Amino acid sequence: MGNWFFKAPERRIIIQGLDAAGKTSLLYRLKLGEVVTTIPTIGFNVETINVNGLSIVCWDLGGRDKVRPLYRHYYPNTHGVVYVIDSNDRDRFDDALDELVRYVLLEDEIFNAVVMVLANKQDIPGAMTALDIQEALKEKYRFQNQSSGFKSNSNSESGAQGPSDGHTVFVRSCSVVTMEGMNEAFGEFVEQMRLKRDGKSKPGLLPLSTADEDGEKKSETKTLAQSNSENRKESFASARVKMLCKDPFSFLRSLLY
Ligand SMILES: Nc1nc2c(ncn2[C@@H]2O[C@H](COP(=O)(O)OP(=O)(O)O)[C@@H](O)[C@H]2O)c(=O)[nH]1
Ligand SMILES: [Mg+2]
Repeated sequence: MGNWFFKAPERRIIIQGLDAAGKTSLLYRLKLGEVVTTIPTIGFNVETINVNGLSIVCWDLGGRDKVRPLYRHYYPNTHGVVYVIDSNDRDRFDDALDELVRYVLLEDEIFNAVVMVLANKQDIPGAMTALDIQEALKEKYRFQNQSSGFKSNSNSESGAQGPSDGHTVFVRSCSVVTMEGMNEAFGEFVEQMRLKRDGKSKPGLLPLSTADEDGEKKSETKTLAQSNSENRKESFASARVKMLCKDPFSFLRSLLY
């Protein structure tokens, strides 16, 4: 399977995700280095970009309901998929994961692609983290390396597969607006496509980046710090209440003296 990358006439990736996830913004951020004002995409946008010396043709497929079944017409010769998720849209998160499984992970035509799931819009406070998204995705889809040893995917209906065949999937967080995490994520994406081309990539779900893991620790620490300060505020308030119950005039006295 190692030659599939070279045989293809062009190096292609497709950018997918629900509408308003940030696909078109990402494409033009990569192409022009700018945040462009987007309108909902009807049909698709296509651009050639250069990442780490690799020329890539990107197809930004409009994410509206009616066009999703047409995605598979764009799949032949696709080496990579960037699946963009609006990490701030909790209401449609489940739909976003369903579509990722249905239109990407279960598609035979791209069963050997490198799939990068981009947890976009990290600049918005309270956005879901890459870990949140990875854990939820693991609930929906059993990756080859998820349980002990490499197993062929229970969901896949494709024929015989070699030990290095199958999607290589990884989740990375980024913000297209601030560009945080974007270049690192794309650098890794290109590297994974190179490894896949050389038959050296392992199928299955890759671990989170150290930055994302550190981010998790930081947010855990923050939550801990926040809860400590909340506890302190709470114990101060309950001490006041206890004091008032014991001596109702203590508050008035403290104002007088
Ligand atoms: N805050 C924030 N907004 C973003 C980000 N990326 C895209 N957007 C906004 O999300 C909206 C939808 O973006 P668009 O690229 O048209 O989404 P598409 O439908 O997936 O192509 C636009 O208003 C963008 O400015 C991001 O990283 N952070
Ligand atoms: Mg669009």
